[in-house]
Amino acid sequence: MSLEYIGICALPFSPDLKHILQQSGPVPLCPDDTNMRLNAEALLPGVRCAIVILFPYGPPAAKSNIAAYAQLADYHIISRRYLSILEKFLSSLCPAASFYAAADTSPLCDRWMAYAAGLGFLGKNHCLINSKYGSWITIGTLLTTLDLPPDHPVSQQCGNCSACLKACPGQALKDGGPMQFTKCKSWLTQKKGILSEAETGIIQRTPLIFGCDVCQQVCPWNQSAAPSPLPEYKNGRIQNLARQDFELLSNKNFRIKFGNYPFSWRGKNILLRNLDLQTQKDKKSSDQPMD
Ligand code: B12
Repeated sequence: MSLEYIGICALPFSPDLKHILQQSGPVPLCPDDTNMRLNAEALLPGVRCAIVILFPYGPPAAKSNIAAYAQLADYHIISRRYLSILEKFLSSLCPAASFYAAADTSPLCDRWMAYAAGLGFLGKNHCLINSKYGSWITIGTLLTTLDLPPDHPVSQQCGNCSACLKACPGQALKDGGPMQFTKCKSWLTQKKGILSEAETGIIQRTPLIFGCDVCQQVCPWNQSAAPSPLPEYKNGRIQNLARQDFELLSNKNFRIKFGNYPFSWRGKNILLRNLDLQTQKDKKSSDQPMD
């Protein structure tokens, strides 16, 4: 396997995580009930620990209108494949053991598990930052009933750097506090329904039409991050998504063409809306009178 960063997160979680979740409040795509976000036992009875794996996807294409992770084959699918290989291997060694694999899909906190497993530190941009691959990584977890010796968090921190706090297009990040996802461009590009003027303004601040990478692009740890070793990410990177690439496709054909990319999950209308917002912005700036 081309995976270098695998660690063990002890269970149950430390009380620090409960405190962070309570401070943060509800976030999209996750249950509001904090207890559900801490209850690994509910997902796998008899669970003893989580095996945590990092999946590097950097470095991103220099100029793109889609977030780096979304330019590539869907990490949900890729990481689940690796987790399944590991699960089969461990099952062959220990037939009595049980497993529960997830990548972004379980109610548990993937970043916390990676941090507790010693795979990186939690940055001011809220991302898990690894010393070799920076934050250009996604996280996969394999809960298990195996009793494996836990790893320990690294002591690294952001220190005085606050590049991400200053650069965030929606000013969603706060030093020492929870992030306000309602101002995070990544969320707004995926949000359905009517957007307020403030929300469209945040989307228009940078050219991306899906996701946002600003808080990662300015992070010093990402300036010399190593390229992904995963063969699945060597080819197939979509650099730019233009209107003519998908506007006339039926929803079915859109899924056939782009269903393997993470940006497809919200459907084509959200992408078209975000493209329209960029066009409006370009028009507004070209309508400005020249001095
Ligand atoms: C909901 C969600 C979102 C929401 C809300 C994000 C948020 N920060 O809460 C939205 C849609 C905005 C989003 C955006 C992104 N996401 Co997201 N998302 C999730 C999801 C499903 C849950 C996150 C969650 O629990 N949030 C609540 C808070 C409390 O938890 P947290 O984000 O894990 O934060 C940890 C640290 O920030 C820290 N912490 C909390 N408060 C404080 C305060 C300080 C001062 C410090 C230092 C630390 C700290 O402790 C937390 C405990 O884990 C996870 C998958 C999962 N099940 O965990 C993916 C996940 C976090 N997302 C991921 C990714 C890749 C992204 C994007 C980079 C995608 C993009 N390019 O647009 C952006 C990054 C935005 C950002 N700066 O956080 C990866 C993170 C990889 C990494 N290197 O960290 C995850 C882990 C998915 C995966 N399995 O790979 N995401």
